[in-house]
Amino acid sequence: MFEGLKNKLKGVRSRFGASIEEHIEESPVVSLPSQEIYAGEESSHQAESIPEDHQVGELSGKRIPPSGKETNPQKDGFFTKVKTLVTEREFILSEKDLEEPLFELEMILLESDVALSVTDAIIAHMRQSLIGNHRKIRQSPDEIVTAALKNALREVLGEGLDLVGFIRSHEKPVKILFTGVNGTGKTTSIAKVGAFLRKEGFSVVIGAGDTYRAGATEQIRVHAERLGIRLIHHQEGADPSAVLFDAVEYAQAHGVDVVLADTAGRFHNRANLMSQLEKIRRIFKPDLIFYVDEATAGNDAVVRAAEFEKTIGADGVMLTKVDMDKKGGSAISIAHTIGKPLVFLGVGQEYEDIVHFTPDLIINEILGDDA
Ligand SMILES: Nc1nc2c(ncn2[C@@H]2O[C@H](COP(=O)(O)OP(=O)(O)OP(=O)(O)O)[C@@H](O)[C@H]2O)c(=O)[nH]1
Ligand SMILES: [Mg+2]
Repeated sequence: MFEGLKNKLKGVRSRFGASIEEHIEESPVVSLPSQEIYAGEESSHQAESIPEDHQVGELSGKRIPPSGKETNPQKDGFFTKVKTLVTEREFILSEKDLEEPLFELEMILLESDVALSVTDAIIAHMRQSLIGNHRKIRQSPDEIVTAALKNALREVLGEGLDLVGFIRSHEKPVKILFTGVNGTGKTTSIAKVGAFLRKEGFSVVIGAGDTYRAGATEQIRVHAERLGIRLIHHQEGADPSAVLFDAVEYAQAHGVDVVLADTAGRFHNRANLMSQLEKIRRIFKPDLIFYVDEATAGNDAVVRAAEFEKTIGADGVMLTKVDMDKKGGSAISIAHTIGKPLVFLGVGQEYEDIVHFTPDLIINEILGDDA
């Protein structure tokens, strides 16, 4: 996944590393006020900057008074040694030191279809964690940059949504409505999610709520049959709200845990189709609405997700065709932009090609083994 972005980020990471290396070589190291070093526990970042094995208290075998009343010449010599150690181990990066790699990172993110607001958030986070702070030389430049990038990504990716936990703790049946524009993978995703939930031990029924597109009911029927999942359907052209109402009744009567509701693809600006979706929502009363879009649509997917969120609502996002997306921008942007969690990634055409989203999963994928 995200091969293009992964390689570009590798490049910019080494550029950050080189800039930091250069800064360390060229700039004088930062001195710390001596009484704070001796005070140790009083100063947060400065105390922290002293390696554990060189903490003053530990080295001297007892607590050193901050006032420095002890005048034992042997110990004074010892203090000087500790101070030298500390001053050799710190540096501070300025905006100027990182101007170029920060600009390069910004360009890479935008080229990869990361939304502008998300790019801004990542760059701001990088600035905040790299610039103006005391840095320990014992961390390699790449470690420093990777940690900063990792935290920035974690912030924009969000936590995700624990669907299994949600279903376990929720009154049954849990009703999940799948929405989105045409051809993004809603029906395939319902089959995948059905298979996933069955593996987790839940019973599932599918409602064939796309009565609009010719062949849609037949398509979901084939999936349901292959997976051995009960399908509730009416004929083509029927009211989708009625189909989904029946699916809920079936689930209630048979003690089924989860109802997955398919819907016809539609664009948010098609008023009549959106009002049909609104009717479905009123009658089906979903516990969760999953917005489905394809990663390959890049920034379009993010914009559409925001529109759907505004008009019909969304509790989570399923991003499909991630296996075909080299850029990765939509996966990085969508949760932060619409303020709703990513729940699943579709990574192929088979039923098992589904990944339950966690931020670490994408971070490890994007930053590789170094994350
Ligand atoms: N490579 C890949 N293809 C996928 C993925 N998910 C769905 N597809 C393919 O995308 C195409 C459209 O999938 P559907 O599930 O029919 O999409 P839909 O959103 O239900 O389409 P409409 O009902 O017409 O709106 C199919 O050929 C799927 O096999 C995925 O994660 N990866
Ligand atoms: Mg469909």
